[in-house]
Amino acid sequence: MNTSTSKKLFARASKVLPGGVSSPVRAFKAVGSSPLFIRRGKGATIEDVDGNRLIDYVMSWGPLIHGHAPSGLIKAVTAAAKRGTSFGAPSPLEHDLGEQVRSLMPSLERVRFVSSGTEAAMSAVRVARAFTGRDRIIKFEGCYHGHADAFLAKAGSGATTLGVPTSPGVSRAVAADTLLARYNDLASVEALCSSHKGSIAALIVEPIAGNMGVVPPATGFLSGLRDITARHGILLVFDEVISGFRAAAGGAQAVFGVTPDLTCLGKIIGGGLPVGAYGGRADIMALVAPAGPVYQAGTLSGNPVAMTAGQWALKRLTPRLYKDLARRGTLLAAGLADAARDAGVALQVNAFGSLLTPFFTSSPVTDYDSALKADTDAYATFFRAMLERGIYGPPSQFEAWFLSAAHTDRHVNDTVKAARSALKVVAARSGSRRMR
Ligand code: KE4
Repeated sequence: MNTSTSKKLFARASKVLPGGVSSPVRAFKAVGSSPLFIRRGKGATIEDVDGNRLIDYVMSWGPLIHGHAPSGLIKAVTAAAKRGTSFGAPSPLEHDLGEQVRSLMPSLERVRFVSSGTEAAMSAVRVARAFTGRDRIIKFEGCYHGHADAFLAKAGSGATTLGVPTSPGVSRAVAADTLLARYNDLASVEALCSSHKGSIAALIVEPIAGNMGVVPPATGFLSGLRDITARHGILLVFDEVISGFRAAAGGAQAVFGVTPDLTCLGKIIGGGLPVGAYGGRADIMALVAPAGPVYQAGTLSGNPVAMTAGQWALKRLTPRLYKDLARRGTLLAAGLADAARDAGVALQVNAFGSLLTPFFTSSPVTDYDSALKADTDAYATFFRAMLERGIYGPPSQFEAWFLSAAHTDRHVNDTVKAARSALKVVAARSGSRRMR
């Protein structure tokens, strides 16, 4: 596969952008090759600057549930842009989208738009601290809530991928207020609540973890978190930046029937443009400026073009869409598992609807420790072999593969066919490693 132009562009980019990219996981550091520079995307495929066309399972890390550049979306955002790209003033689009979000997720009695998932999560925690008058938060090892200081302790996603799950540059004082629990382990949460009685403001969780790779909640885990936090006067914050509108139109909170006090949203809510949001109980959100004293602001919050994209995306979240996504997600997961078994490669495929992660390990992956047992070299070999075969997966073992409405059975079958051959490469590599 010719990637000479990408290589040239990466060399040039590295002279002006730290690591040559605008977000670390894109640098392909964990998969031993240099990143592809993308020229265009349409439907389920992307084309790089060397003309290679690939079936895409990164899908911009989740926002593109309707696929790349759906014509209706392009038409809508073009028309919106012609009316002005930003006003820095209220427009009807914001409360229209806010009402759409509330109709899909009734727990968001009030919602504030921001421009990223990071802004959503950091703002939700600030409001929770103001509402409770407490300072500490609980997060889970391997979960990722964006790059605000409070969350960069044993964080997943790119932080784990690059081996910096606890980032330098976070002050000791901030780090001391972030307590770490184990995903799917209620006892670890109970223990923290008991030893820090009265000082924990919020527990923030990915209700379906996507940033250590996909790890669904164990039965009773989310309802258990709801009980424990209610008993201790701790606010329950669902970070649904990935699972929101992905697991179902109402997000994980609808699937599992657990109502959080606050929810963070991102990705799909912006239809591929920069939108994040946080919201929840009216009595809590009443603290957000200018209604209340908790300050949070943003130049491009509620941007009219981004709001238009979000409206377009949320209007098309039909039951049929989720049925198709779940069916194809299951088809892909089963195909990868079968291919691995036939190739004699240890693989655990965790899946939830249109989210999945193939973990190169023989033991089940139910939390961060078990995810870290995966063979990241094997994943890197698989990733490169799949790229050679026209499949663009996430360049990290600790990320989710995303399907979209544009992925057809044909795409999935072609992906499984490519995996059958790529997994033989992995088997041969591990075979040669065993002989050393
Ligand atoms: P952003 O600031 O990247 O919009 O959102 C942060 C965030 C918050 N919460 C969850 C559950 C998330 O998954 C994310 C961001 N996800 C990563 C991919 N796992 C974004 C990709 C990247 O960092 O380049």
